[in-house]
Amino acid sequence: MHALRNGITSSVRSLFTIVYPPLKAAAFVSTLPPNMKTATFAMGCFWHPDALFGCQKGVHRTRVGYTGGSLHNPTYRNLGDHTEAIDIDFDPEVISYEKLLKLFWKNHDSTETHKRQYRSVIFYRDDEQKSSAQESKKEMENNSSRPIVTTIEPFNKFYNAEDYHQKYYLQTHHVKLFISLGLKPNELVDSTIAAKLNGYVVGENTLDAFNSDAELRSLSPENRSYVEKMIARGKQAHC
Ligand code: MHO
Repeated sequence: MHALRNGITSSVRSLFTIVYPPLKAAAFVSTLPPNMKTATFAMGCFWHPDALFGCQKGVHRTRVGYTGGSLHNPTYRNLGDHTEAIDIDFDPEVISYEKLLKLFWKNHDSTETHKRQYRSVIFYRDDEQKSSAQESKKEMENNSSRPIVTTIEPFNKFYNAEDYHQKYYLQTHHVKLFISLGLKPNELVDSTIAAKLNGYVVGENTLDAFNSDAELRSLSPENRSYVEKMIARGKQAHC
């Protein structure tokens, strides 16, 4: 009887699988291509930069986390001396570090002093990034009537934030779209498509950019028209 029930259950399950094949999560998780570089910025609450950078052409993937401090294994509730930050894997042949810096300066107030959790920092990963950062800061200082509080510090160790902070808007406010990707929460840090969608759904890039985004070719027509509607609403990211 038991065996019979198991047999029936498994054939029902396989029937279900045939009718509704689950989306292959693996298709939406990408490994890091060679020649990628990583940029790390802190600019207030990390949800917004995750969306902003995630949908830029040439950005391969992003993750939010904690850096700049000394506490081992920080968490959101026990941040210690760390700062909320964004790690961006990008292809320098498609998007330059200088362009990322421009977005950094343009998208937060670099003259406002905050508690350590929300500091404004450029964490450089090599000498080239250091001098580009210094140059861009000088330019900001020349054009600002108030002092720039942003610091430029060497990158040390990045601790990924909890899964629920990754691609926050996508997984919290656009649940149906998120579920349709078939991604597990812990795959959000590696998924290019999730990084892109998390930015587009809160209007961080244009309809043109969305329509010409080669990484999103696999999107279903239904998801495509949903995202188009979200882009039309304009910027929606709140922290
Ligand atoms: N206002 C938000 C900020 C979150 S951010 C990741 C909250 O209190 O949850 O710091």
